[in-house]
Amino acid sequence: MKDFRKSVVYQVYPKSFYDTNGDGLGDLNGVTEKLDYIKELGADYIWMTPFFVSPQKDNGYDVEDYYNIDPRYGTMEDFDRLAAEAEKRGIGLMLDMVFNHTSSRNEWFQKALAGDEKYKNYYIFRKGKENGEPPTNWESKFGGSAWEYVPAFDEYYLHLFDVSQPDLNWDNPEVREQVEAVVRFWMKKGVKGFRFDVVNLISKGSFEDDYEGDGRRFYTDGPNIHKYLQELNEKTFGAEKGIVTVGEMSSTSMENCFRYASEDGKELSMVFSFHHLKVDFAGNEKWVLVPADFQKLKKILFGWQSGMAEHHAWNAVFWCNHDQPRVVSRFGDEEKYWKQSAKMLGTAIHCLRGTPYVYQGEELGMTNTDFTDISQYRDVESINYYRILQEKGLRPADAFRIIQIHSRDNGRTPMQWDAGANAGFTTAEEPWIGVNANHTAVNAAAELADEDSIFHHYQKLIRLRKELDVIAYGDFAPVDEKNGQILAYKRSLEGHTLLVVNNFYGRPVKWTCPEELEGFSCILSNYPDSRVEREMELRPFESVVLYR
Ligand code: TEU
Ligand code: CA
Repeated sequence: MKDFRKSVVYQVYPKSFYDTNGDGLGDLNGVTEKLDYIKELGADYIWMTPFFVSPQKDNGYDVEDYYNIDPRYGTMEDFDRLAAEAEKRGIGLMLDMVFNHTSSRNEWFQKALAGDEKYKNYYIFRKGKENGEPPTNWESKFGGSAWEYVPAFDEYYLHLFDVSQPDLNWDNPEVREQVEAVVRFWMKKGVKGFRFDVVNLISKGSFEDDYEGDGRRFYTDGPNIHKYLQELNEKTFGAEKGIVTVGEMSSTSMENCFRYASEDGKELSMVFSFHHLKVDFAGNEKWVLVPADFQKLKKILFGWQSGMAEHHAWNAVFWCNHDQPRVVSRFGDEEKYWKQSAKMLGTAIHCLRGTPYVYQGEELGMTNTDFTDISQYRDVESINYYRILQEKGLRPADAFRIIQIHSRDNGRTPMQWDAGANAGFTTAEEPWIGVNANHTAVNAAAELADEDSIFHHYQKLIRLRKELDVIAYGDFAPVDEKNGQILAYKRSLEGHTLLVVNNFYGRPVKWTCPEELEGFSCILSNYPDSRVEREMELRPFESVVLYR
């Protein structure tokens, strides 16, 4: 059985990973075909984003049928083969469970809309206000009101995401039983883990107007959240040893995460939190252009490292996923120091205390999109906000610039396998979303052939976690916390020490290491000739891992 603290998870967004039947969409067989690539990298688990039957309004996060594979992605036989082939290679599959909401095409919601009271109670229907307004002023995360009016009932239903994603009513015990049945179904199929989508939003609190924000404080980490997670755990994955779970925690608090991800194992193995990825937002406002605040990034990352450890809870550590811009474009320098900065960012995250997640293409240093027109975007959120920003008075060019920087499609362009047509992703003329023109230089084939590539750097980082217990289990302590250019920290375990020093900027910096460096050797760097010295001169984005 694997220890998730010594493991690394590779995230696959199947639609953009590899297309085997030439329809322009990645598929399950594509993941099977590329298992050896993932094995070569060294990952222990693959988190697959949803491939269940879905109208794809939100790329599968709108589930119509939890028990079947969307034909666009393949068949149940394809899935069984993928699971078996992964297992042969010692890789476990983690499935993405979307239980805060369903698709409006889901049978339950269709029955609800037909007036069946039993199914209406699976969702959250409410009367509007006397003045004809929706029940509360909450905003959907994808823009606009979080309530949709249904004339036949003279009622509204809640959708924290798209109108086609009605929220489930977890206060109804029958809903919880339905959800548990889905988890057990996939466990029986040999699945080794689960990622639970926005799972800290499932327990709604009181339905009040929010005069300070968009409503999130009334439904985030809600009143029964721990009870519901404990119940889910007991009735499903908790009953079987060795199933790894991660909860996606939207706008959560650390105090709640102590419990979600406690080592007592009553809720989940670990959590994704996002505060460190809002350092280029204005508060919670994503649709603005704000330079990344490095001090804030460090403070948040380090605060979570220390806080979670103190409370015996476990982090998932990551920069990228299918909702985030590419990290080398975001916190690195994709032009001048592409390779150095991509490697530095990999090192900074992988040596932390927590389970690292690598998002497809991150290990190649894939960058944000090169899109120049709104028609190239596919994501419902990006398309909505391009309109909303203009409604707020922004000029089209300014609205577009914001979309370019923050769009989730930055992470969703096809995986760059080689320098050929469509990056080797598909034989179709047009993939479902545009391939980045830089695939001629940034691609897997080139990087597999180059010992000094970003791919091989990630491979080394993954190997190091397995070789050195101090990375998986060591204590964490910040080093020279206030430094304005360097992110440094120390890990220690039973006489073993790891010192990780990263220059986060494209300019050199002189640095005196506050630690005595006797006995240390440099075990990883992104320059060929890094040395162990107390008086260091770190080059642009230089990153060193010292070990004693
Ligand atoms: O994302 C949850 C979520 O709230 C964000 O990551 C969201 O995309 C962002 O805050 C918007 O600015 C999860 C999934 O990862 C995402 O792909 C889904 O769209 C969303 O839930 C709904 O299921
Ligand atoms: Ca396909």
